[in-house]
Amino acid sequence: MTPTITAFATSPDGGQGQARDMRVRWALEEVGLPYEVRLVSFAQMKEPAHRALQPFGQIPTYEDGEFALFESGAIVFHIAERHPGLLPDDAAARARAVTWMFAALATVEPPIVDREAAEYLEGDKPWYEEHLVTVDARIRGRLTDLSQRLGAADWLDGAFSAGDLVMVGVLRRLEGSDLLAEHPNLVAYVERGKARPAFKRAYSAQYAVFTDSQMAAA
Ligand code: GTB
Repeated sequence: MTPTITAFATSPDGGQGQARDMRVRWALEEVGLPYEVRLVSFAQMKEPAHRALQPFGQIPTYEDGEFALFESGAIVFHIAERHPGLLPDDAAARARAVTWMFAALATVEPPIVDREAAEYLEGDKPWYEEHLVTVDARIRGRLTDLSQRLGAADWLDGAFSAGDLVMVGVLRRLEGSDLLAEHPNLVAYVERGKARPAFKRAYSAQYAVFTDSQMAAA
């Protein structure tokens, strides 16, 4: 059966592919699995029908017949486990690739999300600038450690894996910022991910949603 994912009907990022459906699209493209997309509005995401799939009223979700999942990391893992191309066959290497997925989501992404939340929600507060210094220091710490580990390698642990896919997705949220630019090897790592044909197909597909929504609004 062709799986269906959900994505923003109108992405606030203007088609930059920063929302988390992008990771899922990319994973599906890497393994060559066709998929359908159901676009949802912010209001629809909070309705019971969507919350039955995603308790927090967010995207992305993944449905395959009666089977449904939420959490982008879990969805990427599910895809990677069932289709060749995103996880090594060797058990130890596979476990390490999964570890990098967790590292991306549990160790690297949280301070990046905190920074975005601070910008959106606390930008008008008198303590905002001071808070940003603290959040940026946390991000810098993570990026320094990650940069040291990656070194001159192309990918985090041998061949490209779901761990790299999720990590590149997380780092893309800092694209264009000084924080990422401070680490040329991480910038090159992100660019290597973006150069993959599967990434480009996923990016184009989500960008088409943006251009279609612009045309519909015109
Ligand atoms: N942990 C969950 C997962 O990984 O699936 C988090 C899901 C999540 O945060 N979804 C966001 C969402 O649905 C979209 S991706 N938000 C709506 C809501 O909570 O009401 C986060 C996101 C949104 C927008 C941009 N952007 O515009 O740049 C970037 C990232």
